[in-house]
Amino acid sequence: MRSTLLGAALAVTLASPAAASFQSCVAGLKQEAAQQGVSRAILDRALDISAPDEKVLRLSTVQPEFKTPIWDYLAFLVDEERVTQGRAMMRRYDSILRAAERQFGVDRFVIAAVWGVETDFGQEAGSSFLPHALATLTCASNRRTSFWKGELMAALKLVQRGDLSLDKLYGSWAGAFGQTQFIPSTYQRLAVDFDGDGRRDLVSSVADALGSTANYLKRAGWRQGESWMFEVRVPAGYNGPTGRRNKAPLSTWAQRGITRADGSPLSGGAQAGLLLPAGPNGPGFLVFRNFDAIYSYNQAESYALAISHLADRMAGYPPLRTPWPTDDPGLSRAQRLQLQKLLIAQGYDIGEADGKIGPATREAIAAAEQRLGMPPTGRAGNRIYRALGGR
Ligand SMILES: [Ca+2]
Repeated sequence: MRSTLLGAALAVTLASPAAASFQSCVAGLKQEAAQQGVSRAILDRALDISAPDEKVLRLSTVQPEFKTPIWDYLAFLVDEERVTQGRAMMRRYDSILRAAERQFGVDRFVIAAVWGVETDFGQEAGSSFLPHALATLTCASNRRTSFWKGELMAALKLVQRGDLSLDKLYGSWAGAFGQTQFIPSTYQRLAVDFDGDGRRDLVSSVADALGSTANYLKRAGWRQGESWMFEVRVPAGYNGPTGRRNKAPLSTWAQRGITRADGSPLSGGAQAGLLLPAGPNGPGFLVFRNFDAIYSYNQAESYALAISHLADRMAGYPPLRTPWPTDDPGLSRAQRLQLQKLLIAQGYDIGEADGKIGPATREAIAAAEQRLGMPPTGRAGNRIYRALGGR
C-alpha cells in the first residue's frame, strides 16, 4: 500500500507539466551545445539533471529586503582581519602580483583587493554547480533567460576547450566562479593563462586568477600609474556637484573648497568625481578613471569603494579620517560572528553561528533590542553588540 502510494506520487511528480517542460528545455540546451561543438560526453555529465536547482531558484527571486548602510558594508568587507590577511597573501604571492602589475599596468594592491573582496583570497568561491544553476535559470526562471543560456554555453565551452574539468565549475548561484568570480562569458573573453601551463584555470591557479583580473581591469580602461580614489574633506554644508560621472579637474575641486583628508590643498588637472556615499556629513572621496574600471567589475559604487579602500589599507594607508555619520557603527566579521554567539547564548534560535547576517539573525536582533528597550532595527550594529556584552 505504502509503496503503491509512493510510486503514484513519484509518477505524478515525474509527469507533471513543469518537470516535463524542464526536461525538454534541458534536452534542447544539450542539442544546442552539441551544435556549438561541446562533446556528448561532457554534456551527459554536465546536464544529467531532471529538476531545477531549488536553491538557485530561491536565491534568484530573493529581494534584498534589508538595505545595508554603507558603513556596515565597509566594516565587514574592509575589516582588520582582511587587511592583515591581505598583506600576508600579497607577500606570499608577491612575484605573481608584481608580474601582473608589470604586464598589464594595473596596480597590484587593487588586483589583490578584488581577490580579497570577491572570495576572501580564494577561500569562498561558491558551491553551486554551474551547469545545473545556469540550466535552472534558463529553463525555470522567466527573467533574462537568453543571458543565462549564453553563460551556460560559455561554461560548457571552457570545459570543451580544456581550460577546466567539469568538477571545477562550482560558484555562485548566478554563475560567477573562480578565485576572482568571473562569469563564464567574461572568462571566455578575458581569462589569461598566466602560469603558462597551457590552460586558463581561475579556480585552482592563483596566477591565472590574478593575471586575468589584471587583464580585466586593463581592458576596462585602467590607466597605469594613476590614482583610483582618495579621501577628501568637504566643507560643512557642501551642496555642489557630486557623482562618479561628474568629473572635473582637481583644481576645480580646490575652488569648491575641497581639500585632501589631512587638509592639504588639491591641485592639478587630473579628472575626478566626488562621492559622498553618506551625504555631506560623512567621508568624501574623489574618484578617478581607474575607479570606473573597478566599478565595471560589479557595477556598484559601494563595491568599488570597498575594493579601493581595501587596496589602500593593504598598501599601508590609514583608516578613513572622517567618521561615518552614525552613532551605531558597523561590525567586523569577527564581531558579527561573536554577536551571533551572544544571541545563541541568550537562547535565540538562529541555527549555527556563521558570521552571515540572514533573516533569522536579524529577527533575533530585533527581539533582543525590544527586550532591552531599544528600537527594534534588526541591524547587526555596534550598539546591540555592546548591549549583549560584545567588546
Ligand atoms: Ca594556467
